[in-house]
Amino acid sequence: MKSLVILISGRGSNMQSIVEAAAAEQWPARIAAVISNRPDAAGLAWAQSRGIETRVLDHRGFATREAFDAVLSAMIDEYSPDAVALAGFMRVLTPAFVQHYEGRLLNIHPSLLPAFPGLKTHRAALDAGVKEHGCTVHFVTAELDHGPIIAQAVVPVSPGDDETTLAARVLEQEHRIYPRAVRWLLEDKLVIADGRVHVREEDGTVKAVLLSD
Ligand code: NHR
Ligand code: GAR
Repeated sequence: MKSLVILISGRGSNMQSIVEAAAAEQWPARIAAVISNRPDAAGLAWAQSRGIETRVLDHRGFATREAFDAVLSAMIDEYSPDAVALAGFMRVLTPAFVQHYEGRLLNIHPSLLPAFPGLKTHRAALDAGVKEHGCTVHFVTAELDHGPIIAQAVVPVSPGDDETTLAARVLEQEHRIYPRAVRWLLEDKLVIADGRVHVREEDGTVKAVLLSD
């Protein structure tokens, strides 16, 4: 049985989509814990209501990022996870932390990377006037929002969109692609070659990933 730890900071709808998919599809994996850096994260109550162990590690109690990350990784390692998923987790992680989880740490980012890394991605996409926007699941590396891309989904930008309507359209796609990518990782199906990610099929062949349709 594989084990997964999910890190959140807020609402936790991506965490929910992973938990629901794992249950519905009967993954041979357990969600070992949901950990939040914010005590008031709404996602914590939902995870508890599903019988999932929850932990809080408030980053405000730490003088440095290094100190926070050291305790966070000790907490995560109590569960010996095969994979760690950032799901709306809002703290930039140190190189030492990222290195410790190399190949096991995923993030869902609300833009079509490499466009619009960082925060306020929907505002940035609207300001740039792009006609398509979307979301990206990637391996986390030390360089923010620059790790190997596992999956993306595209949505149209409509003339009347504001940040709220666009974010909602993207979020729907996040909930589709993130559980699939996490499942691939837990099934050892992801292969990284030259910084590009492929999915290994049952027969050993690899295919490129396109989840837009
Ligand atoms: N850490 C590393 N090293 N690499 C990545 O690719 C990471 C990461 C940590 C989080 C998620 C990311 C996103 O999807 C993520 C990717 C937070 C910030 C940020 O600036 C930026 C990107 C992401 C998450 N956070 C502020 C900070 O000072 C705090 C903001 C807040 O608390 O609201 O850490 O976009
Ligand atoms: C999601 O849109 C996620 O992609 C984004 O925040 C939202 C969290 O929603 N993540 C980031 O912006 C990371 N910096 P959720 O808590 O309901 O999953």
